[in-house]
Amino acid sequence: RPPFDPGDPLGIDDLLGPEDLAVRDTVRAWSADRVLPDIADWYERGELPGVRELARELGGLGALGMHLEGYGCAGASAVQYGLACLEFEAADSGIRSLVSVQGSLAMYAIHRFGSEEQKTRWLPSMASGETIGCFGLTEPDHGSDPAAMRTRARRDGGDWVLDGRKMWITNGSVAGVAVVWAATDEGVRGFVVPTDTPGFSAPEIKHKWSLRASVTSELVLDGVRLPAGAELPEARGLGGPLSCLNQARYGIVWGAMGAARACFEAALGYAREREQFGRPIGGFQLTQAKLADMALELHKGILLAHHLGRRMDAGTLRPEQVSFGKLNNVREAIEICRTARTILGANGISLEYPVMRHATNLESVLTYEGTVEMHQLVLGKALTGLDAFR
Ligand code: TGC
Ligand code: FAD
Repeated sequence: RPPFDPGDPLGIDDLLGPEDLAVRDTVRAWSADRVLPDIADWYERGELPGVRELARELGGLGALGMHLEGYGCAGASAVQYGLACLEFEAADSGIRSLVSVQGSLAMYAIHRFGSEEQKTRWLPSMASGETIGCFGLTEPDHGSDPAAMRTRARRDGGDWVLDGRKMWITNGSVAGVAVVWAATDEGVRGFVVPTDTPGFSAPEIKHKWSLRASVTSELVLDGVRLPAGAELPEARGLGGPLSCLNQARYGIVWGAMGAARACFEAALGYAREREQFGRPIGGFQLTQAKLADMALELHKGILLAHHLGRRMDAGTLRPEQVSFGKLNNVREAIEICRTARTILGANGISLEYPVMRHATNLESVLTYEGTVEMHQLVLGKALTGLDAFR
């Protein structure tokens, strides 16, 4: 029997092949080199400096649109994409957000619903990180209920004209292209909007106390005139954007466990070193109970992510199963981070350690891509057959 490994107590790594391990190790090494030395400083300043250079490096790693085929994308498996998300978020949720929004939302929308012309125009430069993308669904007055969106696209001759506002849009101010969802007389439609189109602007949202090392913006659309070819031809109705959300939520199932792992490791290391009452605090039964419970939820969550990843690779993953994973893993991750915070005592609130940063990041992750309540209601509907939304 192999020895007990505190970093992998269930032996989950045995599920991984050499290519999976190579993806994981590459992303872990890149994050250690490019993010971890500076992240506390970026976080304190509330900035993601050099985001364009970071995007190009992420493109060089093959991490952007990683699980998509063709058009310069890496064509990796869903499990490999998930492993990458875990490692990015172990560094910071903001980096995983940059990758998720680019690959799972903006690129996926064009890849799945776009015309051949849209795909060849945008996907290669998005895969390389030359062009950053964003995805505008949420509005100031419509978050959980996007069906009620007010942003409108109307036909004018052969063109479309877009008017409205989107809110809380990751990558908005640094994006070269925005995928914008709007109501039309024929239902919800998606549009590929070059951000230099007259009438489009993306002021950055400041004063966030979560995801501070991530660009979050409002999108303002004032008479944005687009050619007919800007519409995503294959997206019909709200199912279009919601299909993209399945992809990004899947990445979060893995990513949240990265933030949790970073906090668990910080707490374990601290508990072994920190002495009170003449002995390491990790020797006290109450601390051990916390660490044991954190390890249970961390590795159960990683196992769940693997299970969903295999279903995604097999083409059998259902949206309700993604809700199951997002609901469970983000909720458990935030609990792990909060417990880690208690083990670090006063040091737990310092940016010298990663736990408070991860815990506050996860407050956003808990809300975006569907709040806890949305995923409870999706599961509730699937379990009972009764729709609580309407
Ligand atoms: P409902 O009537 O249930 O469905 C409307 C149409 O959509 C289809 N559908 C889905 N299709 C694919 N995947 C899913 N998960 C789907 N859920 C529903 C459905 O079959 C139907 O199709 P059709 O052909 O019959 O028209 O829709 P509803 O209006 O009752 O809403 C359901 C609800 C509340 C679950 C949905 O609106 C929802 O998920 N709300 C949460 C919104 C949300 O998550 N927004 C996220 C914005 S993006 C973001 O946060 C990025 S964060 C940055 C980062 O990731 O890092
Ligand atoms: P609301 O929908 O107003 O919800 C408020 C509260 O009411 C929540 O607790 C909710 O669960 C609860 N609630 C609502 N309806 C019900 C109900 N029927 N039953 C019970 N409870 C209910 N969006 C994008 O489109 N693109 C992005 O790139 C993006 N990036 C983001 C980045 C950050 C940092 C953040 C914080 C958000 C981002 N979002 C993005 C927006 C995010 O998806 C929304 O915040 C989220 O969908 C919730 O919408 P809301 O904030 O309007 O909350």
